[in-house]
Amino acid sequence: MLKPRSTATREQVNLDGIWRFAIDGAAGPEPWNGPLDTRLEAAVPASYNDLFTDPAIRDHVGWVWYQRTVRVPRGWTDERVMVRVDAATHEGKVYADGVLAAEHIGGYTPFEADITDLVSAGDEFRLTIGVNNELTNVTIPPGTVTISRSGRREQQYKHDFFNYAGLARSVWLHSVPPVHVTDVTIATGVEGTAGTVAYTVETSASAPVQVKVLGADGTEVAAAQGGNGTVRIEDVRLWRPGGAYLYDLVVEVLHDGEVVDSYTEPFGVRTVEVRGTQFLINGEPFYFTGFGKHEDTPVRGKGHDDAYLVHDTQLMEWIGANSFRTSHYPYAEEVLEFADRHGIVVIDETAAVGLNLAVQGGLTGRPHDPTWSPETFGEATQAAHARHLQELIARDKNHPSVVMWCLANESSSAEEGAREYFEPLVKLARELDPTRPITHTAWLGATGDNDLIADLFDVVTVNRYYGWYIANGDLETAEQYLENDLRGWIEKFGKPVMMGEYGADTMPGLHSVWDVPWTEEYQRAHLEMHHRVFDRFEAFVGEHVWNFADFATSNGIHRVDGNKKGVFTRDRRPKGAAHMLRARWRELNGRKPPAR
Ligand code: GCB
Repeated sequence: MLKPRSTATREQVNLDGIWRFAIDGAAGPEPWNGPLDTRLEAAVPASYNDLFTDPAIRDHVGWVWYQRTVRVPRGWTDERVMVRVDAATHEGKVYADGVLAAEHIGGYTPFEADITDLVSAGDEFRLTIGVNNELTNVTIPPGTVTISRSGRREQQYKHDFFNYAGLARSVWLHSVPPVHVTDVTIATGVEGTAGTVAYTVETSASAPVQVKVLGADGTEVAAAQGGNGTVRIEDVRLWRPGGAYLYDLVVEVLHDGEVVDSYTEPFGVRTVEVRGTQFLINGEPFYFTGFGKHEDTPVRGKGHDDAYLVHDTQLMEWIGANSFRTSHYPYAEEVLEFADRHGIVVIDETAAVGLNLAVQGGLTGRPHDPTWSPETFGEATQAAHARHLQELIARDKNHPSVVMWCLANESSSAEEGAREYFEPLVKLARELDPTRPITHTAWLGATGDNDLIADLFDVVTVNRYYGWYIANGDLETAEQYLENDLRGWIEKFGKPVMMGEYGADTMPGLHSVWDVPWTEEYQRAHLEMHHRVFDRFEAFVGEHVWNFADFATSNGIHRVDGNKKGVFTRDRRPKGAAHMLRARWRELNGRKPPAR
């Protein structure tokens, strides 16, 4: 889905700000049918949970309602009028003056409502957006709604981050001409000193199309006629990790020789390839250094925040991180655009986290329900997962920063049924995007010996917590476990292997001269132990520490006001380990250390 942009033929109005707000039940039976009867107002973009002091709002399970009045610009008489919701977590409904105009399931991908027939240029209308945060076994991510002893509806889920909800990203009113570009797909290649740009344009009705490629200074460097084709850029400037260069593809739709729609899609020319046990960007081996992140900040929850985006990127540059994974859901498009402009490499992950009932069994030793079954995660879950994957790739396919798709985090990949579940999804991902490698992160219970799906993917990504959940406080034993474990994957699959997660919860300010878990020294020693092991393997292609910053989770006896595995605190101050990582990663500078 194209991002709304203002161009010579398109306009947009940003609807962020303060909206009237109510949780379901507090604003009448049909809150969309009139002015919302409420004293509350909520900020957009922001998760609503931490905005208010009332626990009934923070822990609400079900629908909430946002409302504001919007004026359609008077010049839009002949345009199609669209509302674009960048994210409604996890389900959204858009009403224009009481009429349902669009609905969408999936909390981390955008959707649009065409409200042309419901509004008039120059006039105001009432825009109501309902958002539901419920997770079930047929949503991605999954969850279960239960009734507590006191009769309260409660949301259970298997993922380790707070189920923030609401309008966490921008909402737009935008116009498109009657005949317009509906999609653009760009795939780049390199031939000697030239870049090749294969493009496909889709339009709302059949119409002639022309394209031109502009360099960063606006100079035209290539052009072509037709809705698809390949253009060459001589003396191309490549997009490189740490050295971004972006071109613009300007797409124009014509009618009687006149441009009736114009849309600009930035792109970078670069190649990505897995060859043997190497991960190559522009034909050069790339070594990932960085983090699994979260969209998580105080007060805003998962609300997108440009200030944090800039600051987090600064901190990543400071520490020498060249990449991150969008654990555990697609991030705001602004984040990817920023990464495109700043040469940061991204592993783009779906929201499929928690497809694993073996975790609980593994930790408690008790028998668990099968993960892959019609009653737990079956065909309907798989269909939701496929829809979500489709939406993710449709949204993010043209970002040069995105070098790999991660289809799921820590699903139960060693359990019967995993292969049947993932094979069609892998096939779909490859059809939708033949240009990028794919991966899946393996949880602690899946090893080179018992994993049933790793061969379907291009890169083996493993998440490991030796020295934390296993051999806690005993780094010597942890080191042996880790080395054996990694060797198992490397020898079995002959693919590049990277660490998707490794880390230790750490309370800033807690210190010890011994290996005491939760101290700043232990975090550092724990990460250093991992680095010793990583550097022993030729096939090892990267290290993503868990996590960039401390983040909010649901309550639990193993969480102290959230997950504390951050290398930075939630307010982005470095813990001691940050300085060690900075020394290592700056020295590595995207290259693998020689095997020791
Ligand atoms: C994991 C998960 C991540 C958790 C992390 C932890 O394996 O992928 O979401 O937050 O472990 O800290 O337990």
